[in-house]
Amino acid sequence: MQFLKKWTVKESEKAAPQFVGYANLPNQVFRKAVKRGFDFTLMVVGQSGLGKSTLINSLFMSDIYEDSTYNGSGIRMPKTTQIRSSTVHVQEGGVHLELTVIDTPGFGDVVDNSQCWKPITEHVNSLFEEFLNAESRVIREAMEDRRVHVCLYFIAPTGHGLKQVDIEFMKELCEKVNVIPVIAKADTLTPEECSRFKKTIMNEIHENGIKIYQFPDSEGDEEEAAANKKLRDAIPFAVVGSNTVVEVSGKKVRGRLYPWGVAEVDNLSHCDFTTLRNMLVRTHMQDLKDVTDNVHYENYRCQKLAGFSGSLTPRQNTDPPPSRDPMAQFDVEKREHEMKMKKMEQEMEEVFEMKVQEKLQKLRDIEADLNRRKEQMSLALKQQQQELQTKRKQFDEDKRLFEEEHQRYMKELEDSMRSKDNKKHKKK
Ligand SMILES: Nc1nc2c(ncn2[C@@H]2O[C@H](COP(=O)(O)OP(=O)(O)OP(=O)(O)O)[C@@H](O)[C@H]2O)c(=O)[nH]1
Ligand SMILES: [Mg+2]
Repeated sequence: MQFLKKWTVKESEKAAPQFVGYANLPNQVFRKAVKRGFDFTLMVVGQSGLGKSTLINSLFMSDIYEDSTYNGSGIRMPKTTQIRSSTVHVQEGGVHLELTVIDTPGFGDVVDNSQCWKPITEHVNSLFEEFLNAESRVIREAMEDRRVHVCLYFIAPTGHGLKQVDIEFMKELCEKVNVIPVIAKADTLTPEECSRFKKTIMNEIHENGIKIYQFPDSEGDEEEAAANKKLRDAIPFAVVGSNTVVEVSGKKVRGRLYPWGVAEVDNLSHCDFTTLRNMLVRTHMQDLKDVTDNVHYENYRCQKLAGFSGSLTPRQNTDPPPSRDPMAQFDVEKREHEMKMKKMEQEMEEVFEMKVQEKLQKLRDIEADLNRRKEQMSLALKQQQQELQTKRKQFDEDKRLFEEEHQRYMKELEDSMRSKDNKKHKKK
């Protein structure tokens, strides 16, 4: 009865719970991400002279402007006249960060500011377009992510509220990027004025339906939720920019020196500069990138692929990330490919048509040249003919005169001969 023998396994032979190894997955992801490095793009926007260039220089410690003459000794930053993108490679603890800062010229200098956001939104779109093209290539190389992940919008420290141009500008921008409003030159406001100004600004932002960057809810993590609430309360961040090092009670700090004291850039009781930098670099960089990818870029992609027909509804910050169904993805890529082929065909036809037109024009030129030369030659021929005719006439006239002369001479000769003969006869 060997069949019925119960299959028993000795306790010592029992397989110990095996270590498969997928617990190591986060480490693998981490190592891969660290190896690949990170891209982050920050843009500053706002009216002229609010300290945008100064702040981005202060934010990342290193001098972003390689060719700048600014040496941190309080020399005035040159006025920014065009959109300027600077990339610096930052490394900290073996983590590589490709940081791109986009400085934009300040607006508000001209009388008509009705379309002043256009160059900025066009620039943001062009970076999305670049990424979309790289993503839709058949062979995708390692793609650089140059999309704008955050935009610091500078508000003038008037103490009154937002200007109409600020409202319109932010309305346009928040559809495309994560907008974080900041109060510029906060050293010009007292703490009370500053907190009152913050409240006024936030009220106006809500009233006007401006969708600035929302800090995540972080459900389940109380510590993170508390930190995010603190950030939410601090927005718009009141900032002070300066790279001038001044001495405060024997300590060297970055700040703005006034006859009555120093406004310290890194002092949390003076301004929100450190809060802003920590938020950007330490705590929310990935979330800013995720929202850019899942919301703003997806909206751009949908609009682009739908041919701006409006058939696809824009995504909201709270929507789940888009499902990447392979068949749908394939259809999208196929459609893009067809569109590209059509465009190429059209371009080739245009080039062909242009070349044909060029050839025709060349032939027409040659024909005109030939006609001109033919006319010139026939004119010369006519002149020659006329000259010959005149010469011929002259010759005929000369010939006639000569013949007449000759006949007369012959006649005279004959007459003289005859008279001589007659004389001879007579003599005989
Ligand atoms: N009081 C005060 N002045 C500042 C601050 N930041 C910059 N400034 C000064 O403001 C002036 C303009 O600074 P910029 O950084 O050139 O301003 P911007 O916004 O880049 O100006 P545009 O390039 O014209 O748009 C300079 O004289 C700075 O020294 C600040 O936080 N507080
Ligand atoms: Mg500037």
